[in-house]
Amino acid sequence: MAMADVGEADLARGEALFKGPCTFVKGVVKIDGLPQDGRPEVAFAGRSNVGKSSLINALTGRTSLARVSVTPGRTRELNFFTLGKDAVLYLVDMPGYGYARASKSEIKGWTRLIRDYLKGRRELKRVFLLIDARHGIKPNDEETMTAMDEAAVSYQVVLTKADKPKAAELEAIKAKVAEKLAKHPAAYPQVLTTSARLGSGIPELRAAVALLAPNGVVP
Ligand SMILES: Nc1nc2c(ncn2[C@@H]2O[C@H](COP(=O)(O)OP(=O)(O)O)[C@@H](O)[C@H]2O)c(=O)[nH]1
Ligand SMILES: [Mg+2]
Repeated sequence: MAMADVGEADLARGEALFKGPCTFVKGVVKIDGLPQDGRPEVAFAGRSNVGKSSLINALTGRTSLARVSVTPGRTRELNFFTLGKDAVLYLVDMPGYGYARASKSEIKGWTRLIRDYLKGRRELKRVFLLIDARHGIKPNDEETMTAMDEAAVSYQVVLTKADKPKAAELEAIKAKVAEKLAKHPAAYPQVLTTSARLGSGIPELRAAVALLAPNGVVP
């Protein structure tokens, strides 16, 4: 969709939300460690190395909030941050999946954590599912999408590293992604395109997050 679809007011709300504090609250390794204060939350998920840490840092305008990994797949936890001046939302940084060098028991542990989290989390308003704009949707992304369909968790695809492919390649990937999304009942049809490197699509993603805050965010 065209950028023009996002109104000025929504962009301003997004900016206001992310201009406020973003504070690390806790890393959750077991499902019984989830915050229980009822605050609504949005989560960021994706394959290891998809650019999730870079995107979260670009969103929040911080360079060190989420570690840009030299060692991919290091984050095994659900990391909770409060967002905005009144801490209106939790931002949840989910562990990356598909890390080739992870052990079987590690994979089992965090697959279980992710599934349990997605299944029973009423506070979770939307998962932003990050997909590399060069590669499109891979089999393990499909698995995550199916898990979210089954759990009836609303999710939206965010293409990352959009500075990498040529314009025609990007259009082809977008069309393919849209085609696959049409088969997933819990997927939000609109795809966001971002580059943490260039900052493109970041204001639009901030706006999408702010729309999920209770009563909106007043700039
Ligand atoms: N070209 C380009 N590279 C990126 C972008 N975002 C992240 N990367 C690179 O992709 C690699 C993985 O990024 P990281 O944020 O650690 O991914 P994570 O494992 O999903 O958290 C790093 O080498 C980043 O520099 C982007 O927007 N454009
Ligand atoms: Mg990371």
